[in-house]
Amino acid sequence: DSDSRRVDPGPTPPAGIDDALTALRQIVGETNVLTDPDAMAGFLTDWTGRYRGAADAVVRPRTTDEVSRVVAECARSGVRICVQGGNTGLVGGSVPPARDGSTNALIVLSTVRMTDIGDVDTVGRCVGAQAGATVGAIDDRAGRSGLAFGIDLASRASATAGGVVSTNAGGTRMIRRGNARSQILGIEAVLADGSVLRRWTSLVKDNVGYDLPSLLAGSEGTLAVITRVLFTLVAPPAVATVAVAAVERVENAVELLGAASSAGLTVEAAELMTEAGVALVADHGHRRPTTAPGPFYVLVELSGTGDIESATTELLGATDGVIDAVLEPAPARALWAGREGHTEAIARSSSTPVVKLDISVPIRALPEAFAELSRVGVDDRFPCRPILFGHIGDGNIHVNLLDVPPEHATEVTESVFGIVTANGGSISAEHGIGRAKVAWTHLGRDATDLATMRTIKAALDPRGLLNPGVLFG
Ligand code: 2HG
Ligand code: ZN
Repeated sequence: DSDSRRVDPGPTPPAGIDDALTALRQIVGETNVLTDPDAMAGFLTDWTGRYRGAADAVVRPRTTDEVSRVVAECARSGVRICVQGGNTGLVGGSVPPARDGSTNALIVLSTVRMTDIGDVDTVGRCVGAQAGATVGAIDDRAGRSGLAFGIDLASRASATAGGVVSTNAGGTRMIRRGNARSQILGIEAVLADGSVLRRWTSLVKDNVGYDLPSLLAGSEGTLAVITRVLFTLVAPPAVATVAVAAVERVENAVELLGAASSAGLTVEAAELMTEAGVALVADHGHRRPTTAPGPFYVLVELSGTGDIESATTELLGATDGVIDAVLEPAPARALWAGREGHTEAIARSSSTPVVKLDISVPIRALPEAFAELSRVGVDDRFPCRPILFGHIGDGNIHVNLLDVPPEHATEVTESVFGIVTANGGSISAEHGIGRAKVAWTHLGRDATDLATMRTIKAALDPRGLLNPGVLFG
């Protein structure tokens, strides 16, 4: 982290960049190669302000052909490329590294102008979108045809198709629809030499060789630049209810999910919050979900046939530890806003850069792991404010540690990872590795696994020009 936080404006661009910039201007047009520091600033830092880097230019292509020519020019001139979509990631994967003395220049390739969305295929239930189309725009387009996008997340207005696929994002519908990888039918991407890889088929069964779209999903821009994605679409539930219950214990929330499935209800989403998080979000203008507070809160969105509201009320009545509950028909935006408002409220409330750890544990280990994680930093040598929340149905907890003295950030991270690995969990559930977690990939992958990833990286990007410093050290 400390590396990427160092700001180095790097006043002298490495030699040779001028020729490359002239060529890039010819490809994308003068106005789409930004070199003015003010114009570039927003592309060089993430929205939480925790990661900052330097670049010689920001290049904004419009089409796959332009991306292909930009990448070919970068390959010719040895210019490194940081690929950027909505820049909503939380692990520093979409901002360039700080200037590191490398002789190679670096551009940010922004997909901000690549926002086309094709016509919805209502029979094949799919839609093609350019990499820069937002999750919200794709869902709107699907909605006009009576369908929905299977990916949803708090940053839907900015997060992009290319970003969610390259990070294999999870989000709030993951429990029902799977992660981004499982929403892909086809992909188009530009390889490190500028050639275009295209696997574009609405066939749901196609076993001719390696599944390259699956490989690119989660590759964090290190293997290719994703330019277009063919997404599968889903039929939204006819009726759904959102309930938030204040509960005594994390176990009560886990039991509620099991009981919902046993009662024939479909769990569309399941989120866990704590009183500390709910109180903070309320301080930032959102309403409290229940009248009586609870140490914990569970938000569920349930669908099914028949009278879902009565079935949900009955379910809540039969669940142990429910202190208070509210119910609203979906989409229940205000209830969801109280959950989705966590990240922003947290970002605004910490006196030091927030230590954000996105971990998962097996569901059966969740109550115990949650309790252990809640104690990190509280009665330790370096007090901090933990706020934990997350996608409980996926065993995914977002451990946010506020007010951590920066010199203790690594130590506190390692205490969290110790608890996670002891419980058989993952150090990165849905946000990816980016720059933030590079030092710890060995906790999730064995030596052969990591070596195989490096072999693939070396085969597809032998000169290491794509997203340097992301995923690999
Ligand atoms: C969410 O679930 C996001 O809202 C962000 O994954 C999580 O801020 C976080 O830690
Ligand atoms: Zn999340």
